[in-house]
Amino acid sequence: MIRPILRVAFAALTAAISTGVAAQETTLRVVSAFAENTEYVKKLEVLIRKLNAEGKGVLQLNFIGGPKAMPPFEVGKAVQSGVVDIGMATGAFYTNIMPEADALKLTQVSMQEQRKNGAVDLINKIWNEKAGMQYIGRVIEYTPFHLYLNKKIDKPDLTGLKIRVTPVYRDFFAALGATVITTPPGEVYTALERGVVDGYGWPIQGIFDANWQEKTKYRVDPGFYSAEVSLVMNLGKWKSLSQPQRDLLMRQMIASEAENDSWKALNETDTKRQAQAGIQVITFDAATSKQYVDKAYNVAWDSMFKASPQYGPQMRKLFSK
Ligand code: 173
Repeated sequence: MIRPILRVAFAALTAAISTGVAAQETTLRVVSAFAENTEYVKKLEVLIRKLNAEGKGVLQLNFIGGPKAMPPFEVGKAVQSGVVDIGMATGAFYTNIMPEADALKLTQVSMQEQRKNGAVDLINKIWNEKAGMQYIGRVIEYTPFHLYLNKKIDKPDLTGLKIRVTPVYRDFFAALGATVITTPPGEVYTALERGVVDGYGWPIQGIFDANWQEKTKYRVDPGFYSAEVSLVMNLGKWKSLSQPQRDLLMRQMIASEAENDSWKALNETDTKRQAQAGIQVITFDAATSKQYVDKAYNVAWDSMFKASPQYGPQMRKLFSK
C-alpha cells in the first residue's frame, strides 16, 4: 500500500514527467541519398507514414527529399554535423568520414541475426566513435550487386574497360583490370550515353528507375556482396531523444526490417524485366564464378583490414556466415 501523501506526490511526479514528454514532440529532418522514385525511398515513406501515425505528440519524421535536396556524397557529412537528423544512405557514400562505412556491403547474415550476434553493437560502437552517428537500421537486404556492361567479356577480365563505380565496387573491378570512374547514381545514364563508361556496378534491382536499361546490353552473373542502404542518425540528436522516442523509432525500424524479405520478390521481378528489355546475361563456368565471388570478398576485406586494422577483423568475424 502506498500512503496517501506519497501517492499524491507520485501522481504529481508522473504527471510532470508525462506532460514534460508530451510537450516535447520532436520532428526529425530526413534526407535520402537515393532518388524519390527508388524502392529505397518507397520503403522509407512506408516507415515514415507508420511512425508519424503512431508518434503524434512524441516523434515525427519530416522527409526533406533526395539528391535534388542534397548531393548523395554529402549526406553522411550532413548527418555527422547535424545539418539533418537522419540520412538514408549507403556506407560507400560516406567513406569520406570513415573507411569502415563501406564494410556493411560485406554482411552475409540477416539484420535479425546482426541484432542478436553483436554485429549491430559493433557497428554502433564504430559509427558513434568515428562518425558521430547512431546506426538505426537497414532498408535493403538479400540483394546482390552486379556488373552491367556494354561490351562482351568471356572471362572476368576488365582490362581496357572503363567502369562506373562507387567505393562498393572500386577495388574489386580495379583488381579485375578495369579503369574505374566514380559517379553518383544520377550521372550514370549520361556517362553510358556518352560512352564515358563501358559499364557500371549496381544491385540486381533498380536499373529501371532511371532508364539505364536503354543503355545496357549485358549483366554479368553471379552477383556479389549485399546491397546496403540504411538509416543513420546524428549521434547528439539520438542522445537527446527520450526513451519513448527512441523506442518508437527502433520499433518502427525493426518492423520495417522484418519486411526485408520482400526484396527477394522485387529482385525476381527486375531480373525478368531485364531479360524482357533485351539485357543478355554473361556467365562463367562454376569454378570461375566461385573465383569471381571469392575475389570480390577477399579484395574488399583486404582493403578494409588495411584501412581499419582495428575494426576490420572484428567486423569480418560478425558479418560473415
Ligand atoms: O551507387 C551505387 O552503385 C552504390 O554504391 C549503391 C549502394 C547501395 C545500393 C545501391 C547503389
